[in-house]
Amino acid sequence: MSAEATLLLIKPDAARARRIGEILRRLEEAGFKITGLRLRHLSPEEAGRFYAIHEGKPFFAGLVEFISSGPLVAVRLEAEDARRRVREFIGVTDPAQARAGSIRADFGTAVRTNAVHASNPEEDVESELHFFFPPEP
Ligand code: 3AN
Repeated sequence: MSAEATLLLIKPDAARARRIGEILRRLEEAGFKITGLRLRHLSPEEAGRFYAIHEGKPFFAGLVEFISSGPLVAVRLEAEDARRRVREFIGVTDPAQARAGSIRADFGTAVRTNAVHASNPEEDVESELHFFFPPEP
């Protein structure tokens, strides 16, 4: 299988807690290649567009408010089977249930403030990547 690309976000909670460097280090150590990196502070409108798939869910407004509450770091990662592997690497949504040693277990504090996002391979990974890393014209 050849290398594939996926998107990871270091969310505002982890950025505020100064975990950016540690999370990037762990990703590199695990064999992911960083091929794009951007620090962004999303507006609520942008955050709503990024998470449009969750519109209408009870946690949507809180999610948008949180994601736009401070700077986040968008990371483009490449590796073989990266989309599946990075989800495994970060752990499940709820940090309390996440595998010991995973990013969410170590740096997440609640279901909302769970330190990182990684594109869901079942959803539109390309459009999530393009949201932060638009293709060159
Ligand atoms: P994942 O990021 O593990 O794929 P999703 O796609 O179900 O999880 O949810 C997207 C984000 O929405 C989560 N990372 C989390 O921050 C937030 N979220 C999901 N479920 C809840 C919930 N019940 N309460 C608060 N926030 C939630």
